[in-house]
Amino acid sequence: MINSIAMAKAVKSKPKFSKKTYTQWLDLMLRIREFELRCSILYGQQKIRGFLHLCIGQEAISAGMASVLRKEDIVITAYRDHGNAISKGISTKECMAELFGKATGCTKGKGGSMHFFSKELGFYGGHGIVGAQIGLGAGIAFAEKYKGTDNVCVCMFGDGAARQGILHETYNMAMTWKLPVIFICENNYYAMGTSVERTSNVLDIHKLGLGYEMPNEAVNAMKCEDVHNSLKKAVAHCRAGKGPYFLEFKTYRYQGHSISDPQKYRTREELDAYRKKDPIADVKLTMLENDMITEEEIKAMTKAAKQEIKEAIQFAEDSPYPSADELYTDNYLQEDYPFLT
Ligand SMILES: Cc1ncc(C[n+]2csc(CCOP(=O)(O)OP(=O)(O)O)c2C)c(N)n1
Ligand SMILES: [Mg+2]
Repeated sequence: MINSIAMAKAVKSKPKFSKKTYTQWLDLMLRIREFELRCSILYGQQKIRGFLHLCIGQEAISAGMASVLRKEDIVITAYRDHGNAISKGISTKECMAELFGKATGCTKGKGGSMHFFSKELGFYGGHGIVGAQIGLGAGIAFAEKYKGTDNVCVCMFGDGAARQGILHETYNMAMTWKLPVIFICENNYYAMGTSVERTSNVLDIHKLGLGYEMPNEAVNAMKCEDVHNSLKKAVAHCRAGKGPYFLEFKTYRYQGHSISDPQKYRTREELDAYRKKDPIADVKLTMLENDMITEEEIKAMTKAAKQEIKEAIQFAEDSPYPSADELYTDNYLQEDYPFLT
C-alpha cells in the first residue's frame, strides 16, 4: 500500500488542516469508495439493475463538501449522485436499499441510482435530465432567500451539462436576483464518450461565469484541501448575500460513464496518470507523513468501511420490495386530468 501512496506524491506535504478534518475526509472517502466498488460487483450479480453511474475518483468533492456545508444547506446534483448523497448524510443502508429497489431506500425504492433524495437532509436529487437541475438549483436558492434564511444551495452538474442552454438563462437570473447558489461543475473531462474539447471552444468551463460577471474559479478537485478552501470562500460569499459563485472542480472518474461503457474514448495511460493523483492516497500520505495516523489505524478504518457496506448490503437484501399500491403514491396527480374523470 505504501508504494501506491508514495507514487501519489513524491514530495512531503505539510498538513493544512487538523487531524480531525483529515480523518473525517478519509473516513468518508473510504466509505464512498467501498460503497461504489461493491455496487459494480452487485450490478454484475444483477442485484442492482437499471442505471448505475459511479463517482470513483471524484470522492474529494464529496469530502470537501462535508467539511464545509451545514445540515440546512441544500445540495442538488445529476445522476452521478451516490457520493454526494452519502456526503450529505444519507445512510449507506438507505442508499444501498434504493439501488436494490427496496421500500427502505431513500426514495422508497422507486428512484434507483439516479434519484437519491432526502428532504430532511437537504439532498434534493439525483436528476437524470442533463442540466435540468441547474434551473432547479436556482429555484431552491430563490426559496431560501424568500424565506429569509442564510442557507445556500449547492447546484452540481457535469462538463456535458455545462453546454446546455438552461445554464445561461439560470446564470442570468441568479446574478440579477443575487441568489444564494453555488454552481459547481464537476469537470471529469467527459460527457459519456465525448471529451470537453469536442463540445466547445471554451475549455475553461468556469469562464462561462464571466459573461454574467459571476465570481468563478477553477479548482484541483483531486485534493480535499482545495475543494474545502474554494467552497468555504464561495459559501461565505453566498451567505453574505452577495449572490452566486461558480466553481469548476477539475476531477476524473476512473470507471466508465455508466456500468456498460467500453471506454474506447480514452487511453490506459490517461487513466493511470489520474490514478496516481488519487484523493484517498493523497490524504493517507499527508496523514502518515505528519504522524496523524498509523498504518494500523488506516487498516482499521478500511475494515470498518468494508463492514459498514457489508451491513448495508445485508439490509438491502433483507428489506421488502415496495407494495403494489405504492405505484400510485408520491406521483404527480392532476385530479381533473381527462383520463381520470
Ligand atoms: C437532456 C439530456 N440529453 C442527453 C442525455 C443523455 N446523457 C446522459 S448522461 C450524458 C452525459 C453528461 O455528461 P456530464 O454532464 O459531463 O456528466 P458526467 O456523466 O460526466 O458526470 C448524456 C448526454 C440526458 N440524460 N439528458
Ligand atoms: Mg463529465
